Parts: sequence; structure tokens; C-alpha cells
Amino acid sequence: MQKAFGTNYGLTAKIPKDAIHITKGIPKEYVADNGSGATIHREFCPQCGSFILEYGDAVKTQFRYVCVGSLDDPDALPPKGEFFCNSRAPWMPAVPSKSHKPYKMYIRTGLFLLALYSQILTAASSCEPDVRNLRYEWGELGLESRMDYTRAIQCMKDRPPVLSTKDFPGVRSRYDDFAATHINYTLNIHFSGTFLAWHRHYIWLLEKALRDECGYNGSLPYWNWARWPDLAASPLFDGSETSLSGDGEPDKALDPVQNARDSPPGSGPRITVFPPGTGGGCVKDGPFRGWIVNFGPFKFVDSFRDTIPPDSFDYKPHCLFRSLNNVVIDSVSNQAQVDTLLAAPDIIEFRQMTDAFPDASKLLGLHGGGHLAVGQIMFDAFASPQDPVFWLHHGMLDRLWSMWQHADEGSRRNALNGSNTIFYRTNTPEVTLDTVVEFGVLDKPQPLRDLMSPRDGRYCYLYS
Ligand SMILES: [Cu+2]
Repeated sequence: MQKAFGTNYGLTAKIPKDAIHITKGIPKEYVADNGSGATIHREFCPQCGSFILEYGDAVKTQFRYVCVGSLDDPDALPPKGEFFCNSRAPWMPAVPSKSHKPYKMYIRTGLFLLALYSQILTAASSCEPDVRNLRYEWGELGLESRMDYTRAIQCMKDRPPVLSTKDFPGVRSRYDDFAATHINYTLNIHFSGTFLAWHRHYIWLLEKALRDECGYNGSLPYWNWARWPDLAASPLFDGSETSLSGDGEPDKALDPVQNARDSPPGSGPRITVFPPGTGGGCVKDGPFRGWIVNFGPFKFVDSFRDTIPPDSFDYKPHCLFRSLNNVVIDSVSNQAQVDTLLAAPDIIEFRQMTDAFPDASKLLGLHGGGHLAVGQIMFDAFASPQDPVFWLHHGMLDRLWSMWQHADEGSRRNALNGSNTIFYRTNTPEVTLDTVVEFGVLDKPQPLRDLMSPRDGRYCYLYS
């Protein structure tokens, strides 16, 4: 066996267990949790360290995932084509007069392996490690992968909606189906016991739609707030073509902090201790320059009413407002706060850290911090999914919830608290695993018990 890739997530071929025979030597085995509760066995060569195969406990009697390495006899299976990532690895000479195509993985061991690879991509039911279900931080993605994501978001914006524009005038695209669904359930899914699980499923539905409807081959990225103290210099918001677009045009009147300062006392969020962000208006550059969003803005006080506003789905086109705010990230969504969140002893404290609720002595939790730090649209409790960074922000939150759950499976995996309405309104029921949450046209209603683990049921993903 020759040295393969040197990465834990190299290409594997799924082979029936009994079809593999090791003819020489005895592999060493390393057993570890993959970070999401699944036990993974990895076998490798005790002399050279090369990976040989891996498998999860769930399929140990059935399959082995064999790591694809270089062949001892390359002439036995001449390559029929090449697939590689953003660019060809410099140490690999091109295969002359064959087809060459940038792709997600590098394969040059013969056509039969390409066929196996396509089988692996469709064989996700066993929830084994797979490049497609690893969610990466934006900064970890290659430039081409970042653009794959923004192109897929744009594709959703270009596709026709499922909801009727006649009944929902603001719904003009498939992307708007998602925004409208969030608006519709805002008064149940925020500051409530369903918040974490509803958003886990919601962002997964977008990830699925990007793949199924827009040919996206990646996974949903996330935004690690603490990693980028200077937002405008970060790969997320530097305004380049590989970012999610950057700051908005300077326009204080559209900044959420300035809005709160200009509102009568008691009518706006208590965020006036922060300085306003650096933008306010339309994003100036990057892939979402010129983007038009169709809903809102909603008023802060609308969160306290019994029903969503009557004009919630009206067509109100405007550009993508942003106002980046490093002070908010630095003081609210920083590493110390992330560490404190992960050390939360119970779900009550975990929710308190994410949303500064029910004890409102702190202004914002980590969740609110990420929203406020991006500007008016992201800080809109109803219509925030209209900003494409929403999905990455909630990816980070889902990641932290997953990590926290996994650190104590017995007491945290199914921990829930709070009622099924915003701010736990009086006489509304406490959520349980049997509580059913709705997703409108996006999916059928789901009991919370099916949304508690990223490695169970329909889900199969983990975070880098
Ligand atoms: Cu939300």
C-alpha cells in the first residue's frame, strides 16, 4: 500500500466488508469519536502510517470505507480523466490528452473508482463521514468553494417560488419561499423553546435545496464570529468576489443602533450603548451588490404582538442594507463568550447565553450579537434570512449547540426548555420532544425529537 492523501477526509470507496482481504501484515486500529457522537474505526499501516480504511460502528458488520491511494501498478488502470479541486496539485503532472475538470476531489486511479465515488455520494443513509456532510468555516473554504456557495444562493434567487405571488406579493423567488416561511413563524421560533431545533432544520432545508435545486456540491458553511474581530477585513465581508459582499454605503439613518437611538424610549431594542456600525445602506461590492430583497423592514415592536403584521408578505423591494459593527462582535460574540456558552451547565443557561433571555440584564446573547453586527436586515427578527450571511450565522449557532449537546449526551442531547411562543408568553405550553414545529411549504411538520441530533434521522452532517 502506498501513501495516500495524508488527510482524514480523503476519498474513500465503500466496499462490502467480506470483499476485502488484507494479504500481508496486520493493520493498526485507531478508534475515536468523530465529534458528533459516532464511533469511527480507522485502520492504518503500522510501518508507513498510510490510512487503509475506516468504518463507523453502525455499519461495522457490513462495509469498509477503503482509502483510495496510488496504485502500485499505474499501467494496470490507465486514467480516463482527471478531476481536481480549484487547481491541479503542483506536484502532479497532467495526464496528456485526457479530459480535465475542476471538481471537489482529486482522482486519478481509473474510471472504476469514479463510478464508486458516485455511489458514495448517494449512499448517505448510513451517515458515515463524507466530504459532502462536513460543514466548514467560511475561512476554511477554498475561493472556488466560496463562490460555489454564493452562486447557489443566487440560483435560489433566480428560481421561481412555490408560494403564490398572488397570495404572497413579496414572494418572487425560491429564496423568498424561505424568507417568507421564517417571517410566518417568527413569533414561535425566537426566544422560545423551539428556537434551536427549528433553526437547525430550517438551515438544513436550505442546504438541501441548494443541492437538490441548484446543483450545489458543497455543504452549508458557517461563520465563526470570534475568528474575525475585524469584519471588513474578514473573508466573509471584505467585499471581494469570494466574500458574501461587504459593508453598506455609509448611511447612519439605516443603522440599527442609530435607529434605536432615534426611537422613543421603550419602543426600540436596548442596544444604544453600542456605537453605530460603519455602513448602513446598500452593500457596495461583492456578489450581492445590487441584490434586491422584498420583505420588511419590520419594526422591533412587532415582535411583541400576538400576530405577525398584516403587511408581512407585501412586496417592498429594497437593497441589501449592511452596517458592520466590530464593537458588537468584540463585546458580545467573542471567544470568551463562546467558551462560557459551551460551559453552560444546563439548557436554561445555554439559552440565556445565546439570547440574553429570560434574564434580560444583559443586552444581547451570542445569537443577537451576530445579527446586530451585520446591520439592519440581519437584525430584523422577521426578515433576517434575506441576508445570505444568515445561514452561516445560524450554522455557527447550530455548531455550538451540537458541541454542547455532544459534551454530555445523557443530559443534554434532548434538553429543552421554554414554551412554544416568543418570550414564553403566559398560558403557552412548555415544549417537549413531542412538540411539533411547522415549516410551511418547505417541509412537513416535524416533532422536536427528530431535530435533536445532526447525525440521526434525515440529517447527516458534522462541523469542522
Ligand atoms: Cu430566526
